[in-house]
Amino acid sequence: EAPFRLADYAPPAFDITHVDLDFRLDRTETRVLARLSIRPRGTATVLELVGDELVLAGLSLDGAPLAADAFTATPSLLTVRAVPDRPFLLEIETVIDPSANTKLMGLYRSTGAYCTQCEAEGFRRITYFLDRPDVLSVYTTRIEALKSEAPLLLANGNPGAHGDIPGSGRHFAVWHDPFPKPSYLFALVAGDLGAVKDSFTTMSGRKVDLAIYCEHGKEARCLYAMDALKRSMRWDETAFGREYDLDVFNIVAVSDFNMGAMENKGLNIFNDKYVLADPNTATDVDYANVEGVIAHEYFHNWTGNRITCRDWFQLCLKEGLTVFRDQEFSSDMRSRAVKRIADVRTLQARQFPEDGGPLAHPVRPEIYHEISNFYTPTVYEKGAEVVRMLQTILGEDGFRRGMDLYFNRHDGDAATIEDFLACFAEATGEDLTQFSLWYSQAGTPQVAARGEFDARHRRYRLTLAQSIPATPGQPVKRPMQIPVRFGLIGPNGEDLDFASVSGARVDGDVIHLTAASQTVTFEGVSTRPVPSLLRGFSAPVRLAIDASAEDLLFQVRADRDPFNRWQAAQTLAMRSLVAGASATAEGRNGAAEPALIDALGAVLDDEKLEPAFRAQVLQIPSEADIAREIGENVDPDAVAASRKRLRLAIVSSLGPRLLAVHTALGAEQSYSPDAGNAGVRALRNAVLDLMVASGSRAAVGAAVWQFETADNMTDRLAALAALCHAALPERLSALHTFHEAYRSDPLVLDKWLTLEASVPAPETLDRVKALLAHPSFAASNPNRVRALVGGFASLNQAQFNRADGAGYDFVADFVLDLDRRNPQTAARLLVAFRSWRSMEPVRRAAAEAALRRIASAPKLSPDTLDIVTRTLA
Ligand code: DPP
Ligand code: ZN
Repeated sequence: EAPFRLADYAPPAFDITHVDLDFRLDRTETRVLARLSIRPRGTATVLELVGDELVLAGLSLDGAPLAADAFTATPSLLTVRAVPDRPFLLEIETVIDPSANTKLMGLYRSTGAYCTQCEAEGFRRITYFLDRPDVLSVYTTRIEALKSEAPLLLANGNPGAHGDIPGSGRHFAVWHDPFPKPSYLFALVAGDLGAVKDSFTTMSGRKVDLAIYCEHGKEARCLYAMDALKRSMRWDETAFGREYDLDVFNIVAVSDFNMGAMENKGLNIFNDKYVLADPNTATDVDYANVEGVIAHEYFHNWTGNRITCRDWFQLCLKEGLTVFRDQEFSSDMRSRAVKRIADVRTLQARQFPEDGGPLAHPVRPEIYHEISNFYTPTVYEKGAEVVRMLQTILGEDGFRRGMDLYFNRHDGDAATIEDFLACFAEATGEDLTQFSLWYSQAGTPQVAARGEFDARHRRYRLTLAQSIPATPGQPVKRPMQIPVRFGLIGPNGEDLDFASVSGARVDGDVIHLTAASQTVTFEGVSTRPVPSLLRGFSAPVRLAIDASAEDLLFQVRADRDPFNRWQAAQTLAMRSLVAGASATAEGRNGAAEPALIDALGAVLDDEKLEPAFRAQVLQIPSEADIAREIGENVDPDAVAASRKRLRLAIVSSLGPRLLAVHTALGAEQSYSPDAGNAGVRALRNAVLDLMVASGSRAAVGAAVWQFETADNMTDRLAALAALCHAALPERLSALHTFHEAYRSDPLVLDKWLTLEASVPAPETLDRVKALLAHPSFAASNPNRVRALVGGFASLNQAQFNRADGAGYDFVADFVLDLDRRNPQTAARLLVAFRSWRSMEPVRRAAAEAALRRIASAPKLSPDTLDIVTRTLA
């Protein structure tokens, strides 16, 4: 199949101004009557509407049935020849089978209800359409269903007429959405669901009815999401001046969902994982995710819905921007420093390996075969970093002026990245030509920094050099504009003043690196500074600086930027871990860096620091992080051994202090999911995890005790995780107890599946295979699949990357099987192979064999074919 290219964009030949939908819901034979008001834009006389696995049951134009020779219909295309050159009404009837829809795109069944997912290209599985985001229409939706089966009937927009259909046991409801929208934002839900209801009064005084729907009996678990929704609505008013625009806002939680959630206008549909939360079933991290995803989808109402994307190449226009907005929201709700560290951790763990491997693509891709494979960390997380850099470069006021202009100018539009950037350029006078390379050049830039202090002239010279690695289709790169937030730290920990600076544009504490290499000269510097660069992670780059261990230790203790305190500790740990891995590979024993132990001890004991921050510092880089840093010829066993050894060294040096912190934090406190309270648990559990790693009887006993007595899921699961991560025999009965306790709660059992899959032991693979047949597992449910198979492939590096290739074969077999039913989720699992080329030769060969076996399998979906082809290229 030919790929889609950004360069080939052409506007649609027709507008569809109104869409009138009539659904007669039935589990296996749903009838959809679509009345499309179509207006030619030009002189085209042939109308082509796309479908996907559709059956056409009727077709008429301006009320007259079309003759057989006036059109052709296949499951994927409806061609109407000789349409009028004036507005006309096309009526299309299709028949679809929601029960057979295992792809979870279009109309399907979940949790006993009917629901939809239309982004990116699911609407074409409901009716033939111009299923592209630049076709905006006003929708009216009538839903008819058996009242006993579906007392609740929801669609986008505001509620209209509803009532019974006498004598039939059926009823109907009409919904009208006055805001023109693309088809990917269409949604419908029908079923028998419980609800929590509330209301919100907007800044102009309009009352909005809010509801969150879920399985009966789970209503109380929706209250936190409801609270997060109201806080999101208020925050968007104060932070961005954006007010909600319909009379109702509905959220529905469903159990079978390919993605996290979906921002359908006025009717968000969520993976229940991101709605349901109570202390007994959700961890603190779950609560934070619920808050963040609720906010994300709500914020799409402006960034995505009121202003949508012209085409799918522009996906980051809504996603990068909306991730930035939800990150800012969570920072305001919680600790900004800790949120930033957590977000950068995610970026480095998920986006950096993508950007450095075969699946690398620009934030705005220019070519794709299958768009659903581009809902990636690059589009989302790196896309958010690009928006954050814009704010760093323009300042908060300039950024806000640009956003205001964007909202004013493009409300109602299907816009592009060029439209977006033009608003900031116009609002501030900034030339963003070079900056726009962030959208088109893939790859993580490397910034090498070298400092030199000239005491005699009180001069500090900082040389910054950037290089951007080649990525698929982009062998050569141009220098980018990289905002480097900085400070020159003096001996007492204060940032040093300087009299003048030359060699680069410097605005306040931001150096604009714009050339391949620049030397920035600071005059009037009183003493040798320790440079603190990339404060707050001001750009998504890899910084290489040959700072001494002493300087890094000093930064951990003294940098006034909390992010760089954390980063300095991570850098110290990473150096030690990488050295330890090569020592292991060479049969030597590495030694822990004493500066690292000092740094961790200093942070551990510093009660002025937030507990959540201290917890972040204690979490040394993961095995996957270490492998990425090593970059080639990786031996995952050596990596695991190095990490284990370093953790043991930390415990043996800091043992009594760890215990003291654990004891001091243990004081009884009733559970509350707020950030402060959660931070205390995070620190206590980070300490517990370290202590248990040593295998000491006392520590293991403490973990078992915490597991058995905890009054909340965070502490219970953390204790269980510590036992599992250390592969201790005590895990077995605890895992069993946990499963028994939550056997009727699938979302909690996902945590159990993931822990089972993450035990670093050779027998884990057989255990995971056995769990595929366990009644608590269901291959039809994406959450179960991600928890068990995804957990194994992403969290158990040494076992997925087994030297005998059995881990690869297992995941490959699973992907091939799943691909026949749910290609989107299968393709996403396959992404676990993205770093196969960085493995040592034996594993590399085994991974390649597994990938080739997938590539040569018959009848691969376009989704999986696309990923496997690019991964092997
Ligand atoms: N547009 C959705 C989101 O990211 C993806 N399904 O919110
Ligand atoms: Zn989104």
